Amino acid sequence: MELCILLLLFITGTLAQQDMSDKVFIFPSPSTSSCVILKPIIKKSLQKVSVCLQFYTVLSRDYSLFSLAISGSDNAFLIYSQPPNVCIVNINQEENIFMVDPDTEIAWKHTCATWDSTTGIVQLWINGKLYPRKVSKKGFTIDSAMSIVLAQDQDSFGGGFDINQSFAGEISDVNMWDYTLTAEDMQNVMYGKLHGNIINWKSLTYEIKGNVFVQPKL
Ligand SMILES: *[C@@H]1O[C@H](CO)[C@@H](O)[C@H](O)[C@H]1NC(C)=O
Ligand SMILES: [Ca+2]
Repeated sequence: MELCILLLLFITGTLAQQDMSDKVFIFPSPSTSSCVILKPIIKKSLQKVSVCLQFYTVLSRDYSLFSLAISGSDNAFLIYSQPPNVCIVNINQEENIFMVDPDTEIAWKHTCATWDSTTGIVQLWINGKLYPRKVSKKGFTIDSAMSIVLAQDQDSFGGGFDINQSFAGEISDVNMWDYTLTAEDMQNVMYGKLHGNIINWKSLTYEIKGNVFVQPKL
């Protein structure tokens, strides 16, 4: 079984399904093409969404962590970091700029972003801390035909990558829900007790493009 998965991973562009518990994606260097494409478990339009992930990097320039594009909106839902102290959450092209605590050490960071169409409320949580909330794109719906990419910023559906916005480092524990997580849920996610119903790290369907490696989380 392990061997089958390994063999699959060697054939670039092949869809894999894997329990990624205690594993990471390693993106060794900035690039215009390396990324991981994630396939949602359920194909449905979204009026609420939560995305959580962990990442580890030494980059000091901008980088995209999680890019969700739909037809006509390349930044339908985007988590984009601008070190040292800004994180942007885009909802249907609108930038929601969060001032966050500056990096003081090179360490894993747990990041969650949520959005609720009913209120427009956007939440950004980093390492369990909620930053002052924003309101964006009330009434918008994220179409079910979505393209989800880790480590690159899509400027068109499934492409339009810019090396200067690419991520290099490690990404783990990516989960996505069709509802907004509560404060209690956030704790459970951080402790690995809650997994997504749209993207589930314990049963991840993904495709590797280019130079990306699956390794144990150390
Ligand atoms: C990326 O950044 C480098 C250094 O700032 C610059 O020389 C280069 O033109 C940029 N490339 C693109 C595609 O923007
Ligand atoms: Ca974009």
